[in-house]
Amino acid sequence: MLYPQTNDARMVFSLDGVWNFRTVGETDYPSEWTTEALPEPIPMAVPGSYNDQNDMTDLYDVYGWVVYQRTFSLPERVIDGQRVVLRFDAATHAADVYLNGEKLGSHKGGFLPFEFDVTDNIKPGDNLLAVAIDNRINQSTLPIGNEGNVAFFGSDNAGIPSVEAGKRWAKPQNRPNFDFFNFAGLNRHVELYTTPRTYIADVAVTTKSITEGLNEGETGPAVIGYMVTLGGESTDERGDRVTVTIQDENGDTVATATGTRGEITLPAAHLWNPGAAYLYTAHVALAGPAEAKAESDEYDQTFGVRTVEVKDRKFLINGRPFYFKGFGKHEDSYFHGRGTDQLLNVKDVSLIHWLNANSFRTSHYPYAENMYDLCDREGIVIIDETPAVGMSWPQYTNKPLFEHHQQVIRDMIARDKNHPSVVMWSLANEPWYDQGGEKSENALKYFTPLYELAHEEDPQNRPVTIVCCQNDYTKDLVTRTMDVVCLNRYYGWYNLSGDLDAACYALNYELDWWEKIGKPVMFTEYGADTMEGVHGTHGKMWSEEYQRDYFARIDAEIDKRPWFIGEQLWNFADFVTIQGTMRVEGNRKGILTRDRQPKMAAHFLRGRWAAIPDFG
Ligand code: BDP
Repeated sequence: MLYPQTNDARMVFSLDGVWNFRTVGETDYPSEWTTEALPEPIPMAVPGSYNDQNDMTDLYDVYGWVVYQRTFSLPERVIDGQRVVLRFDAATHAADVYLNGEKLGSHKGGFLPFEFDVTDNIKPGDNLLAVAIDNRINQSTLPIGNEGNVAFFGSDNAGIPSVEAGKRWAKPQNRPNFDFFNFAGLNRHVELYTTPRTYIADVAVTTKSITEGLNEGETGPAVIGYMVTLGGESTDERGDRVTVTIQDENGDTVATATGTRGEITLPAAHLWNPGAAYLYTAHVALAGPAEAKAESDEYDQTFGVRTVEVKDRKFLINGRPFYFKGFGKHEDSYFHGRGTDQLLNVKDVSLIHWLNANSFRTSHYPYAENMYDLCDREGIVIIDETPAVGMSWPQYTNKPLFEHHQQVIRDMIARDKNHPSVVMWSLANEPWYDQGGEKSENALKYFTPLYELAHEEDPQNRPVTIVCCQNDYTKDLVTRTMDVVCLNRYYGWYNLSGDLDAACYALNYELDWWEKIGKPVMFTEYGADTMEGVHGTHGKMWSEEYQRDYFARIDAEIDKRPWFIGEQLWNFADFVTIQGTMRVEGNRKGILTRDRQPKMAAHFLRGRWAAIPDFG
């Protein structure tokens, strides 16, 4: 699915702004709320999570449906004869969409785009758009939540006597199997866009071969492949009317081709490298039958010339061994919740540069597309993760969940395949699968086909991984089958808490085991909660000194292992979680505070990462 674009053939109309909003709850939303103007609505900004936007009610507590509404009109002379599409960059977690009282469809999954052809639904004058959104998570959604109501009093609270059945008190609530707050709503952009009736539906660009060993600024011959998919009527007859023009960063044409697929040689290609991005544009044009302008389409797809490969226990980008320096992140900020915020993206990218980091993981869901565009341009490397977080053994035999997981992998790769910044796919975060016996085997049966699917779906055939929990690695059958072993480890925090000698010993004990497995290994999480402003001469847990010492000590151990290909710590910044005894206003493992101020460890890492080159 191509990101909407305004050009000579297409037009995008943003539906961002202040919408009308009402909460519903667990029951079905009233049908008239989708056909008529919402009664007594409250204002709600889009994009943005709804949870932190209104102080009259506790929108952090919403369980179930909410309804968003707005009206819009489109100039008939602009859309006349065109195909009109309504696109949601995401709606978290499930959505029913209505236009002028008619249901257009539903979508499940909160972090990937979906769209509807509304050519025949738009009318002159005001159109009423209503979107009902459900924030509930359960054993068949990604991410995973725990089914059912929470008994707050009476049955499962330690230290309180068991209460007879009729006197228990319960309140329905989401019980996520993960710690980040379940921010929901229209978190990302909503837009209408036009295309001609026969249109460019998809473009895929791959790098077939490059000249290896180029120094910065040098160029060499490269071969790229491309594939254009057309949509609409008589697409078969139109294939030979496709032209592809490759433009360099100056806008100069460096190669051309015709037809829907082929290979193109770039005689003097600049490579896309971490820290030294170079972006080309494939200008794809589809001529109309009689060169009629209104029936011609065009689309500009940016891409980078670069290869990725795992070989000899190394992660090779353009044939050179890359070392990941960075973190897991979250889409999380004050007021916006998980809402798309371009300013914050720009700020975060600048902090990534300031930290001398080169990469991050989109923990624990695919991020909004504009972040990937920024990283393409800024030379930052991404591990792109599905929203499969919180999984455990009962899910490995859940067929509907497996099918949804397949769909999410397909949609994520379809969306992100052309981004040079994306170098690896992560199938899931911390599925729990080290119970041994049938449970571990079921996990292997579940994830092996997903691993294969990710490879098949990706035209660039990037490496595929899964991010594994602190576990009994001897019984974990899945992690070792991936292209890269990604470890989340909390030696010195959740276990061996506060004792860095013990933490280093235990880590080495484990790394001796991975040494024999023969795969490249990296950290995708390790860290320590830290309250800014807490200090001590001998850095105890929660102090800024402890976090700094934790990284200094653990990092010194991984530096001894040549097959350790990267360190992505937890987390880039503090973020909001559900309430709990372990959290003080959220998860504090950020090396930056939630408002993006550096803790002491950030200064340490900035120095460390300056001394480690991107390529070893
Ligand atoms: C890991 C999870 C991550 C949590 C982290 C923590 O992958 O989402 O935030 O632990 O507890 O298990 O800090």
